[in-house]
Order: sequence, then C-alpha cells, then structure tokens
Amino acid sequence: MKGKVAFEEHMAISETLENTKAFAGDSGKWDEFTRQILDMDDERLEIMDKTGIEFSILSNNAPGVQGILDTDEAINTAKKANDAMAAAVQRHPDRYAAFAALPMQDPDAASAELTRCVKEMGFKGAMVNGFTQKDVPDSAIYYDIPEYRSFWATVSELDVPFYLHPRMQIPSRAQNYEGHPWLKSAPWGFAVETSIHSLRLCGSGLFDDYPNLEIVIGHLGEHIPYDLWRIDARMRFSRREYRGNKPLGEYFLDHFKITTSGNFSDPAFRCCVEVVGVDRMFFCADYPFEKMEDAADWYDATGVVSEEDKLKIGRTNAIKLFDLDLD
Ligand code: GRE
Ligand code: ZN
Repeated sequence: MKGKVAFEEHMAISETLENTKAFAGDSGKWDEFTRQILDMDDERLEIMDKTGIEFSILSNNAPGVQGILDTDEAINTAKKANDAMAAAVQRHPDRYAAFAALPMQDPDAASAELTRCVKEMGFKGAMVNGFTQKDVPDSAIYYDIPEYRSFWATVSELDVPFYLHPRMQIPSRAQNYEGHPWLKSAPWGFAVETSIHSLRLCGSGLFDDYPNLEIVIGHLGEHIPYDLWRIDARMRFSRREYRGNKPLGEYFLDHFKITTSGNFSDPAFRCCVEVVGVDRMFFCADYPFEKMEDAADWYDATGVVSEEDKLKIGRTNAIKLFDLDLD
C-alpha cells in the first residue's frame, strides 16, 4: 500500500543515543543502528519510499528525557531534541511532522515545552517514554497523580494526542525480573510498564476531568485489548480506590488509540480490531528498532482487514487524528 503514515518512528540526538545501546541488537548492529537513528535526511527517506510510507511523525528515542535525573538537564535535552526534529520537518515538510519530547520532571516545564512545540513549531502532539525519574535513580513518577493535572489541562487545551511509549522498569524496582534480564524490555516488560501506566490513567478520573484527551499506545495495545473484558469483569468485585465514574473499558475505548508498532502479528491484530475497532487503529513501524520493511510487508499483505479498512488504519485515520495536510 502506498501513502502510509507512520508515527512511532524514532530519532536520537547525541545526548539520548547511548541509553538505547542495549536495545540496538547484537554488538555488530550498533554502527548501523546509530547511523539509522541519527539520520533524518537520507536512508530513512529512501526506506520510506521503498516501503510506501509517505509520511512519518518523528519522536525521540526511549527512555530519552524521562531517564534524566536533573530537571534543568531534562528541560535542555528536550528542547534540543525538539529543535532537531523541527529542523528536519523544515527540511522535509512533505515527509515529516514531530512529537514533542517533554521534561516531565517538572509538569509546568513540560506544559511550556509542549505549548512551544505545538504553537511555534507545528508539532502534532507529544511522545513520552513512560514514567519519569527525577533527582535520584530510584524514582518513578506516573502521570495519574494530582501534580500532573495542570499538565493534562495544557494537553487538553492544545487538543493534541499524547503517545505513551514504553520504557524499562528501573533496576531497584525490577526484582521480579531477577535472573531474566531479557524479560525486562521489549519482549515483555515494556508492555507491562505501559499497560499499567495506561490503566492508572483510566482509573484516576483523568478522563472525567478532561474528556477530550487522546492517548496513543503502540505494540497493538501493550496487551490491554486482549484483557479488556476481564478487567471490567473482575472489577465488579473490587473497585477499591478506582476513581473513574465509568467502567474502565469505556475510558479505554473512548480515549485510547492503538498502533501496530513492532507487533506484526495477524492474530494480535485481529484481536485489536475486534476489541477496539478499525477507527481507533493506526499503522506504525517503530523504526529503527524494527525494520520498516517488516512492518510494511506484513501490513500490506495482511488479510485481517478489508482494503477499505486498511486504507483507514494505514493512512486516513492518522490524517484525521493529526490534521495532516495530505490528500
Ligand atoms: C521502542 O522504541 O519501541 C523500542 C526500544 C527498544 C527496544 C525495542 C523497541 O526503545 O521496540
Ligand atoms: Zn518505539
């Protein structure tokens, strides 16, 4: 399929490159990975052409700004990453837009940076890499807590989507992964982290306070669609400190969008389509952690949805959600 739009497509700046090293693949892959994640002008566009991806929304790599302990450094690094993406968008306005990296260590600074990116640079929303650390390594701040309501007010006012991207649990809180480091990252732990954070947002009353918020999660829903029925079913018996007015499933279906990033599986896709519907689903690759070729080959060939729905998920849903200037 030509004309696809993809938007979990990562770039790095020198300050955030190293923290991705462990995920780049086996040792021989680092040079190629570095070249690909830093490039926004050559190879990336060539592969987009080859795989029928017309347009990408760029984002900084994980954990990126969320892993920086010092708040001023986080603010400066977010600005630098955002300015680098804005420059790439200016060089290739018909191929790229961008999501803001945000210094969530300080909710007011995050609001200010998102406002700058959206209002002054035309960014399409934010991509935040899970919980933020702050001051000390053993810290993990999730955004359902009251301190972040003013930040969400800004997201709501700007009316842009917020992409909640995975990161790995920090070592001091990852005892249950002991002896199995492979389990902590993309094979499983990423989804555990991101699904818990998503469910916390649903259970916090956030979406009653700001009914227009749109959260995007990748990897075919970070396991949530598969379990959505059971969550509500079991919450008939215990809703202790659940702060939503509605059943959790309603918040999830009303406020979450799901992408295919890094999960090119027909059965998982079928489950998502059945649970959340084609209007809430979107094609993404997750380059350069995944190959655009793998994403596109799978998507272009899948028989799970009709050609009409494939066009929605691969293109027109994204044009609508992000108000993209594409036909
Ligand atoms: C991602 O960005 O989704 C990602 C990483 C590291 C490893 C795998 C992966 O940041 O999908
Ligand atoms: Zn990603």
